[in-house]
Amino acid sequence: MGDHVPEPVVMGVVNVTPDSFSDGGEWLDPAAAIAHGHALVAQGAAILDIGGESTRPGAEPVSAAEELRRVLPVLDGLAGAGARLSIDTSKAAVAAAAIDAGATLVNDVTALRGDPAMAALVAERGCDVCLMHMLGEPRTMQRDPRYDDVVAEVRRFLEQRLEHAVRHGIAAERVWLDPGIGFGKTIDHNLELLARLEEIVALGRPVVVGTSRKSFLGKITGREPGDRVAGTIATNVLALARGARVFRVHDVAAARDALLVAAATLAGRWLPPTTTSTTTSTTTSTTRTASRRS
Ligand code: HH2
Repeated sequence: MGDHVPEPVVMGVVNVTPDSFSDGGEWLDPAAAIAHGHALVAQGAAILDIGGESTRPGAEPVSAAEELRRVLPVLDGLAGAGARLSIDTSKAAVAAAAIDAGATLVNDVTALRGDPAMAALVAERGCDVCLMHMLGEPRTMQRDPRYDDVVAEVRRFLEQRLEHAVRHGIAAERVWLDPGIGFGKTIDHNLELLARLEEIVALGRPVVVGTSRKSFLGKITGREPGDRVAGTIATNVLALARGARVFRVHDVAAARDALLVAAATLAGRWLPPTTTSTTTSTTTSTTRTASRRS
């Protein structure tokens, strides 16, 4: 693999929701969410993904006004925190206000299908966008999802959504792709997607993987969401080896260390970290300029 191992980028999750599956309610208070975001940056998050609507299986939709009420103070409080800000939303009105507040990435779990105004907004504002695969919608997506070949179908979907984005004026270079682990998928579908991740990576865009604390890890290990860090990291490290670039996680410090060591091990080389301990804020791993050491 040598120099072709991509440098991992850790995206820390900041859920400003009462009902997220693993940390619902923990960061609903803006001050708590802002403090949590700062802590994740200190742990090595290069991106903070801020969301005001849960997409857990069975979740009910939230209005744009409520989503904005939740996320805007948190975006304001985290501007200048030392990480890129991402807005986890499928609503153009929420994305627009978040971009005004400093977000440079729109993480749209509907892959521009949820709001007809989203593609034009992203194109016009020139930000990056993450397009994720989901079968159905959160309220119903885990009711008996079926595929003939999950990897081929997810790959075809992502390819078509990339084409759709480009048709609407979004530069292909701005598009990141995500197979949508747990979104309308059984445990076997999730595992097959992770096992054959290279087929998604072959689309040529950065691949985002969001396995953090998800229920398939609970099924394999018998652990509750807060105790799924080791399971999360196992999937992250294997996904890195298969070419994934961005890792959306709740437990940033552990994931960051594991990914840095895994990347160095895969490459047979390492870079001194500029991201550090849990106490200091940092520049991102993507901005490191030091040359590789043998
Ligand atoms: N997973 C969740 C939310 N957003 N975005 C991307 N790109 N990829 C994912 O896998 C992904 C995502 C679900 O996790 P979480 O935010 O912790 O839960 P909830 O949706 O219940 O808030």
